[in-house]
Amino acid sequence: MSTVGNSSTIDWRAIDDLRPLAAATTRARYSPSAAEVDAFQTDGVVHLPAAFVDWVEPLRAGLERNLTNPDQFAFPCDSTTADEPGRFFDSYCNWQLIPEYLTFVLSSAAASMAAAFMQSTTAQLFHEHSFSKEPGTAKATPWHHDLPYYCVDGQQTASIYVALDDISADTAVQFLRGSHRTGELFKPRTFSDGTEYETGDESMVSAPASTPDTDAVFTTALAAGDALVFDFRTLHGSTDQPLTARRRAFSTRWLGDDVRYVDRPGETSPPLEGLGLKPGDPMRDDWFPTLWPNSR
Ligand SMILES: O=C(O)CCC(=O)C(=O)O
Repeated sequence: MSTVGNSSTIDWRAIDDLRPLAAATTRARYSPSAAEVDAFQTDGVVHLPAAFVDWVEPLRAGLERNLTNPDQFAFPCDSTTADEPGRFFDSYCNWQLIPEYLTFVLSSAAASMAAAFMQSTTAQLFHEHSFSKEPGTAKATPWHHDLPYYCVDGQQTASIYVALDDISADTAVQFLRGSHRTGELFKPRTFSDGTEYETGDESMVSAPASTPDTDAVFTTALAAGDALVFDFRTLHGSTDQPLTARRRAFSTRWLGDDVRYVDRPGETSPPLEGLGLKPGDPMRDDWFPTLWPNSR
């Protein structure tokens, strides 16, 4: 999401038309159990231990490129100020620019996994988002859900969040089970200080200021390579418990059959411009490739 320091130093679109690349490559298949799909549909989040263990090293290497040269990539954000401990960095829309990310989206089981959990015949890649909190960081991820940040709407959505470090339960991202089903839209907030966006949409309400005090909060420790799959509408955030170790993660965002472009009146994140779409249009396949099924 958009934060202090967000800038579009590099064009997020490095490849003109992604369709030939999608057609020339093949992705692994993932077959979840019926209980896992049911958990995702009911709770809006499911934990898949060790789902991407083989991808931890490549994705860490990709994220390191982003961290060490933020201005060479799209939308780099630092959400910690100079007087705050640690560093909370995020960046997104770099999957065409970072070879390890490109290989992940084109060959891993993520596209198939997304389609299976969304109960969709197709999975279209919206973008990726990487996160890194350094040891000492004591900054919460503000509670939010992702849909109102985005210029899309629909019921069939999934983020696949791959932990790139072992993360303790008290510092991991937490989710409010069932919050994807309430029909509410929460105002997007900055990660730097939680300020709400000017959305121009009076129907949106404020997200919880901190972790809701209810048994419906889903929290789990993560091992590097574990995945959390969650709906764009599921509320999530973290505590400000100081980190004693690095906490890196790599999320890919997926669109299912029913997702369409919407014209949000306020700022969106990513701030995608010049899409040439009108409300109700499918997202364009040349810029947001359909990666599942493998060939169409
Ligand atoms: O890792 C975090 O704390 C934030 C993750 C997040 O907000 C997301 O993947 O949408």
